[in-house]
Amino acid sequence: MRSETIVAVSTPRGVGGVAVVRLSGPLAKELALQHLSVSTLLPRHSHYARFSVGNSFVDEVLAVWFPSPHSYSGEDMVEFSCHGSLFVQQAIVHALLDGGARLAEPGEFTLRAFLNGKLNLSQAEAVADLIDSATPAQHRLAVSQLRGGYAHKLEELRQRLLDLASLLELELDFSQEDVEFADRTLLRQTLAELDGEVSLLVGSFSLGNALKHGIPVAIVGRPNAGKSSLLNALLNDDRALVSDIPGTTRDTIEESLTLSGITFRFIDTAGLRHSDDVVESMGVERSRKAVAEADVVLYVHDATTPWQTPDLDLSDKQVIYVCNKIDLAPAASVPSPSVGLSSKTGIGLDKLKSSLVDLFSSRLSDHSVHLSNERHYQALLQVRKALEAASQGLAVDLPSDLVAVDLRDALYHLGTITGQVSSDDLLSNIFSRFCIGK
Ligand SMILES: Nc1nc2c(ncn2[C@@H]2O[C@H](COP(=O)(O)OP(=O)(O)OP(=O)(O)O)[C@@H](O)[C@H]2O)c(=O)[nH]1
Ligand SMILES: [Mg+2]
Repeated sequence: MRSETIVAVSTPRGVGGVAVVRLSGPLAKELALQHLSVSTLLPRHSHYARFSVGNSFVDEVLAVWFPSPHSYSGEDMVEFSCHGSLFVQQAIVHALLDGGARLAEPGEFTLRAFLNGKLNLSQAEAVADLIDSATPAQHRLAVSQLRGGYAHKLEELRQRLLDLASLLELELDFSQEDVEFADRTLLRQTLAELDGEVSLLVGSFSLGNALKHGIPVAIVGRPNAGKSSLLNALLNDDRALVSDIPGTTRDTIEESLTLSGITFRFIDTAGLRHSDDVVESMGVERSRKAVAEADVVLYVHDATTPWQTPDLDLSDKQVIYVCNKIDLAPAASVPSPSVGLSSKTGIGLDKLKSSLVDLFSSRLSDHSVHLSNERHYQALLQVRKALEAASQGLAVDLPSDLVAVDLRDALYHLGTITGQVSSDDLLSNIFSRFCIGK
């Protein structure tokens, strides 16, 4: 399969100033020369040439030849930059298809890069994240994964564990002679080190995942406190219905906003109170669910009313108490950290925004790694389980073949992260999410 030459437009579909057509595979250079007005292509030089099909001129292009293995895919590649007309893009692609190339599948250039050892699986996935990144925080996550990030560290530990597992298995061949090839102290130490690393990554996932998809922030409080007004003020938009009738909001309303490079998903909810109205009660149920799923809770209190302790489980949440309507009354004394503001005049809004950002910026500015890939997270949970089983096995002196089974299990799941272990299913699952041309 990999002997096929593939072609695709790598720039977004549609008209642009310039479009890029990529060609990868053994025929790349030969096919390119059939259509270009130059007689040769120098490696990694930009050639200004006419692209023709037979006698008919298509466009003036810049063509670059990247000989294998020094290309993105690791194969011979030619990239054509042409004018961004749909007709020109298609004419170039069709000419190359007629010459023997076929259309690339989604992510196929990157898949080939992985198969040719240009990047590991975790890095290939980071390429997709990098393309999707729209905020500095998402960009930072993708770049750290692309550079190898935690994958290098895991790979190093995997290698050490692999050596120990092999020694342990060797003992089975000498089971009559009661020998120990695998140093048990070293094994325990390696298991503990790996477990520490894995636990750190697993623990970083909730923040990493939130940064990737937006940090969920639930806006809750009593009816009429001004939750919907606060959402609108934050978004600077008339997004949610506001009225002086308590119980205006029924369903949850979600909108994203990026503050200082971090994306927050604000969820406006129905005011919390007991109600005999079936629909309103359903809304209140959703409010509680929104709180359960949120990382941050903005608890909105109406400064013109007496303070009431929220009837909510906020134990593992980061809570900011918001004392709203301070244009009508002085900020009531509410639990800290709190912000007094007016959704109506906008006073205090900047303070609230910076308090939100402050909750995360300190954890972002340090150089700690944040796991953001769900697949890696699931694999690491399996690794942790296997490591625990192996440690317990060692502690109670289980026969080495049983311990070895747990070690192999841990090795297997570690290997799926960087791609030492991969199946066609796994690969097609990962790469089908890419766009065509990448
Ligand atoms: N003066 C003043 N009025 C406000 C402020 N914030 C909200 N209001 C008013 O308070 C009333 C209730 O506002 P909403 O935003 O609908 O309140 P809510 O918390 O979303 O209410 P429910 O959806 O019913 O739970 C409306 O009449 C708003 O105009 C404020 O900061 N100052
Ligand atoms: Mg509301």
